[in-house]
Amino acid sequence: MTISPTPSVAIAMGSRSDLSIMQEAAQVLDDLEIPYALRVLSAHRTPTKMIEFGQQAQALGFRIIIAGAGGAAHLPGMLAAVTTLPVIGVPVPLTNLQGLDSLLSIVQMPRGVPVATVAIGNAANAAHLAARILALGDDDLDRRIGDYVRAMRDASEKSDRELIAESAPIDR
Ligand code: RP5
Repeated sequence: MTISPTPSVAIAMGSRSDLSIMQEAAQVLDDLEIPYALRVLSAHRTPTKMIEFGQQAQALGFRIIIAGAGGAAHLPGMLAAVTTLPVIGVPVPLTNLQGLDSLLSIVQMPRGVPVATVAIGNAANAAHLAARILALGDDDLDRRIGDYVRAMRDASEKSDRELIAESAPIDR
């Protein structure tokens, strides 16, 4: 029998409509073999449930919370208010203000209640940051992150070589 590992990361979002953005965090965690749980917890529609989750997250075994929300994006900050776990906020872009509202709602936290906020829509970076925090106590994960960084560097160098070759002057 395979026992699934306890998720280290909670990926919370204010609405199912945030999933297309937050899925990018899940993809990175999958690639790095980090177990996670996906949750919809609304600061406005299910506030009591959201607070209960934040209060219990550490006892449930989570070590980091990634929280994404759009518009009046109170989810990351409210979770940070009720847990001492690191919270990483993802400003989800909505149509009207293109995510600037979400960014400002998430990033402008008061002293002592931090939310590490990534760029608008960049849920992938929330997962990369979560992975680097977890890797402080996990040498295998640190190696997997190193592999990812080397693959990224190699891909960039390959692009450079290809572009140099494509733009080389033709001898006549
Ligand atoms: C926020 O309201 C959610 O995080 C979402 O980004 C936004 C819109 O939610 P829906 O009306 O699409 O459910 O709380």
